[in-house]
Amino acid sequence: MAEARSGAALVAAAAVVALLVLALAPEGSRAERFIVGDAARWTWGYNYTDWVIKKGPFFQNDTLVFMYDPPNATVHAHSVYMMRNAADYQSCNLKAAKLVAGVTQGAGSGFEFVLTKRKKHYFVCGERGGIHCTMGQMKFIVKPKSSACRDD
Ligand SMILES: *[C@@H]1O[C@H](CO)[C@@H](O)[C@H](O)[C@H]1NC(C)=O
Ligand SMILES: *[C@@H]1O[C@H](CO)[C@@H](O)[C@H](O)[C@H]1NC(C)=O
Ligand SMILES: *[C@@H]1O[C@H](CO)[C@@H](O)[C@H](O)[C@H]1NC(C)=O
Ligand SMILES: [Cu+2]
Repeated sequence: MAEARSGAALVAAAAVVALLVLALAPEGSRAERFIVGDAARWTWGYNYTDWVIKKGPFFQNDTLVFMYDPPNATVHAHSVYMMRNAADYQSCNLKAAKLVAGVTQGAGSGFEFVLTKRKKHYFVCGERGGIHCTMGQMKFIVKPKSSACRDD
């Protein structure tokens, strides 16, 4: 009887430890990884604004993966820039934009961008003087939420 009781106590103690480990696990460990555009990847003419609406919300420390082939005779170049503000984003004005990934960096397993900051990220493709951004719809805004709010 005593043995059965201590056995039950051990099981209960193990359950408490397991719960504590779950509770104390860093929130970042549940971060997700997203291929931007999914099967379409990072390319001309795909509606990334729509993609963000369907995939969101995004949380702090989630990873965005930009996949695009390096340019050659048949493949057009793409890149990733971050705009400074909403006005530049709206008009696709690249003058003050920050280069995030060059034309060859989307190759292979792609370019990974971790959303470490809970700010608005204005991503665009910077090719053809902004035409990929204006005509090609290669632009989207992501504002990660606090990962404490993740409800899965
Ligand atoms: C995000 O990741 C960094 C680096 O791994 C970590 O220090 C930070 O606590 C994480 N933040 C959240 C909210 O998960
Ligand atoms: C892209 O998707 C957004 C959100 O669904 C929509 O508002 C917008 O009109 C779409 N753009 C085009 C060019 O279809
Ligand atoms: C250009 O790149 C694509 C994708 O990487 C590849 O499939 C294609 O064979 C390449 N074409 C030439 C002409 O090198
Ligand atoms: Cu492009």
